Amino acid sequence: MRQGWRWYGPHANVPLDAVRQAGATDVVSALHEVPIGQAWTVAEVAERKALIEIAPAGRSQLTWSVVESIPIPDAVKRKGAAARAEIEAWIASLEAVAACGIKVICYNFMPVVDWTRTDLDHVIPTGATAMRFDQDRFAAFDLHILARDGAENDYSAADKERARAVHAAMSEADIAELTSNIASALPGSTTEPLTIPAFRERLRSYAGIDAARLRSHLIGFLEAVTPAAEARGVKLTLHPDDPPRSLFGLPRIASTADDYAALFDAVPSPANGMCYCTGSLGVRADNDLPAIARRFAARIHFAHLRATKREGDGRSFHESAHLEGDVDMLGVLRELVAEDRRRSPGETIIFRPDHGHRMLDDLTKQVSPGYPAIGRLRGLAELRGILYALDAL
Ligand code: DNO
Repeated sequence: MRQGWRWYGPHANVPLDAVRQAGATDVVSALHEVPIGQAWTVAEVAERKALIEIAPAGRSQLTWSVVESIPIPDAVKRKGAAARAEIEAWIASLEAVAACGIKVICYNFMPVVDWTRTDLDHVIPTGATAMRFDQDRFAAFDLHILARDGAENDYSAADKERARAVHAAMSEADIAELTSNIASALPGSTTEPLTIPAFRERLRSYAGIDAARLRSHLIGFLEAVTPAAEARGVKLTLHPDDPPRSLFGLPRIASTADDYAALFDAVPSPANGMCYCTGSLGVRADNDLPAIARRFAARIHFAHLRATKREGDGRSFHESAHLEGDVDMLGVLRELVAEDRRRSPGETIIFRPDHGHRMLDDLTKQVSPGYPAIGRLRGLAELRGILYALDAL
C-alpha cells in the first residue's frame, strides 16, 4: 500500500515539505479552484502535477496519484444521464487527468451537502479538538434555523423537544457558527456553500427524488463515464456518504454494503470502484468494516483511514484518534493488505490518513477543519506502525 496525504494546493497552509516530513510518498489533490462543473484542461492538470512532482534540489520526489475529487454537479444528481453537458464536462476532466498519468479519481454522490459536522472544534479530554456530529444540534438547525418544509415529520416528539431546548439556548453567534459549519461546505466538499434561502430552494429542487431514483441517476452517470475511464486505465472510486444516512430528508445511496453491491451489479466495469472510508462507513453500527473490505477488495483502489466514535444516542459521533473509536482498523488493514498482495505493484492501494485532531501547535494556528498537519501526522504514523507489523511496508 502507498502512503498518501491530502494536499489542498499551492495556497494550502500545510505545504509539500510537510507531506515529505510526514513520510507520505503520494499526494491526493484536486484543482479546488476550478468551479464545480467546469471542465479541467490538460494544461491546468499538468501545471499542478509539475508543482507537486518536480522536487526542489535535495528534496524527495512526490507523486500525484489520486485526484480527490472531480465534483459531480447538482444537475447530474437531479437528472442523471439527462444532464448531458455536465457529464461531458466531467469526462473531459477525467481525460485531462488521465492524460497526465493519474489513474485514480475519487468522487461522491451526496445531494446538496457533502460531509457534514455540527462542531469543528469539540474539546476532547486530551485538550486537543475533534470534529463532531451532534444529532440534537443538527436537528436544531434543521427544524429551527433552516426551518425545512416537512422537517417535523422526520423527528420524534422527544427529538423535537431536545432540539427546541438546544435552539432556545443558542446565541446569535452560536446560530451563525452552526449555520456556517453545516451550510458553508467544509474543506474538499464537492457541493456549493449555501445561504439559508438557497439551501431551502436546493432542497425543494429534490422533491420527488427518492433513493431508487437517485441510484438510477448514479447508474446513468456511471454508464456514461466508465467507458472513458476504462479506456484510459482509470479507476473511479465512490466515496461513502458522510454520515452514512439520510440528512434533510434527502436520499443517500452509498452508505452500506448493499448500496455498493447494487452499483457494482448494475455497472460491472472494472473502472467502477470504491474509496473505502472507514470513518464514514464506521458511523453505522450495522456496517461490518472488515467484511465490507473483504467483499469489495478488488474494487478498492483508494482508502481513507480514520475512526469515529458513536455517542450514547447512537446518532451523534465524534472523530476519535485513528486507532481508537469504533473502527476495527487492524481488521480492515489485514483485508486491504491481503488484497494488495494479490495485485501487481502498479495497482497497489493508496491510502491517506483521513482527518486528524487539532493538537499541539495547530491549536493556535489557522487550520483547515479536519486537515491539520500534526493530527494527520500522528494518524499516519500509527497506521504505518500497523503496516510495519503486518510486514506490508
Ligand atoms: C472529507 C472528505 C470529503 C471527500 C469527498 C469525496 O474530509 O472525505 O471531502 O473527500 O466527499 O468526494
